[in-house]
Amino acid sequence: MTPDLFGAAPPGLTYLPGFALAEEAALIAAALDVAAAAPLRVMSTPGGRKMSAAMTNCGAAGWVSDARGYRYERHDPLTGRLWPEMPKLFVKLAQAAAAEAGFAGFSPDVCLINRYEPGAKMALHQDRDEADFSAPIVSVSLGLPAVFLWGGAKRTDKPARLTLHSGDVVAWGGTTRLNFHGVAPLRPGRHALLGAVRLNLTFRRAL
Ligand code: MD3
Ligand code: FE
Repeated sequence: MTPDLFGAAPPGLTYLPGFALAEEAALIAAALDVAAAAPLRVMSTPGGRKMSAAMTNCGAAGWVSDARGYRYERHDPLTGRLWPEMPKLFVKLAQAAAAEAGFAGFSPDVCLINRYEPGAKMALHQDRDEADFSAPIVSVSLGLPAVFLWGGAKRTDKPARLTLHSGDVVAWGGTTRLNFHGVAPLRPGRHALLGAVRLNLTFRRAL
């Protein structure tokens, strides 16, 4: 068994424990505002399987998945409207975290919001639908803790495990931008603000 890592991050990943904790409530409120305008929905893979996390987006485009494939779209297919604007607080936080991780000048154009309930997971995958792999990705965890799986360049590379708590931020880019990664099934629990839910925000340069 691989032990969880507390305070130590696997190579190629910058782990900023509690970086967003002071803004936790405001970030949750802003994410729920986004979800009020662009509802969280469970997408299907191109192969026709339902994902287990629900998702939505804000920013200049949104990540969508359906029978036609994975891609970024400027309009929300569910509402037909543009995705909600990225909250200013999101932009500030993502830029501050990226700078802390050595990626000064990062300016995300998309934020993907994932909602996990107990049992939901995300299988090992690469994020390769973005136009610009030179930009990093910044991830903010809110609500229930989750075990993040951090693999390597190949699907078969054994993933390290890192428990992410509410307010934790991770950032990576450069040589590890295309690493495989995933999320182990969420364990039951209650978070003071979100209840039995984990939200994850990932900031990308997609267009
Ligand atoms: C490492 N989300 O939305 S965020 C995703 O917790 C996604 O919801 C997970 O994977 C979540 O695509 C993990 C952390 C993450 C995101 C993208 C990465 C780690 C990454 C891309 C490359 C390497
Ligand atoms: Fe991903």
